[in-house]
Amino acid sequence: MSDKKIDLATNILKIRFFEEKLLDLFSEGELQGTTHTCIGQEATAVGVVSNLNKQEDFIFSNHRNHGHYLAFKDDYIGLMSEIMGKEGGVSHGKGGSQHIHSENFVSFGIQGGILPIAGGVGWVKKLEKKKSIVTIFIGDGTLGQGAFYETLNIISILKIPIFIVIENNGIAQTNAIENHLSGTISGRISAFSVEFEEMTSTNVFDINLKTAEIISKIKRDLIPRVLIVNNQRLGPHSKSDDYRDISEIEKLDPIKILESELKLEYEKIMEASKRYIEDVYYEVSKRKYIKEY
Ligand SMILES: Cc1ncc(C[n+]2csc(CCOP(=O)(O)OP(=O)(O)O)c2C)c(N)n1
Ligand SMILES: [Mg+2]
Repeated sequence: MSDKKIDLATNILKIRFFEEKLLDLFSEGELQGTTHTCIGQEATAVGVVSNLNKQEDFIFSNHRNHGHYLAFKDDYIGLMSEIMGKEGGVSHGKGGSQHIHSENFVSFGIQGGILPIAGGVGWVKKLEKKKSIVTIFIGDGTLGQGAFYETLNIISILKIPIFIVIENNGIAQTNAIENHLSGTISGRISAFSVEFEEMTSTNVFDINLKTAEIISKIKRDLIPRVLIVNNQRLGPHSKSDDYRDISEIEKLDPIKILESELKLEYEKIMEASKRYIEDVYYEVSKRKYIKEY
């Protein structure tokens, strides 16, 4: 098993254990507000983000941002502190789970709100002749927002090097895609003459290879591209707001795929990742709560 594969697997497991810990803390009444986990979708986050340049590139994310942030910044203590309202939180306690800002990473809870901002940042980087690209993560449900089409229009006309990753988990809150999206996602993108590819996968290694290709094309040609990843949300939208029977989609759990690919090495990586998150929690639990604003 190559170091790269072990790294991808470790990131997925750390993100999963981090979010499971958050859910436990919510159940124990330790956390306020809400949170949206990316449980089941970690392979998209890790597969895409591992191909980005952590210094030069930008990520704009959404309400389901933990995996994107952790894969990009590796800042488990900062995010857990933020969500627990402790000192040292990445957004200084003002962002909670949804509004994360750290240099070249921004997430925002209003669906589609990040799109025009990300388009503007991409435009500035192009004018500055920087090789950095802006990656945007949105869900299928966000294709109901007009800002998506305005952004597609302008990035297509101005040839802004932006990578839009649409995580199509087939659901928006409790609303299945067939009830909220007419036509097809790809049809909507091709209407704006934006290049796109589509894959159905929860295998981090496959997503990583595909996005390496797309990102190098964006950096070479300096035009926007879209990747639609058909994946699965294994948990509720937020907490307990779900009606699906997940027994069928559970088979697509990215961790089950890792288990079968990593074989003997899996147990070792899994145990180390679990311990890592327990250490993160231990560190954050010792911190003071921030004062009220
Ligand atoms: C403008 C706006 N309308 C409604 C909401 C409430 N809301 C939060 S997430 C969500 C569904 C998002 O679905 P999708 O884009 O598919 O992302 P997913 O939750 O599946 O990751 C809704 C309706 C919101 N945050 N912003
Ligand atoms: Mg969705």
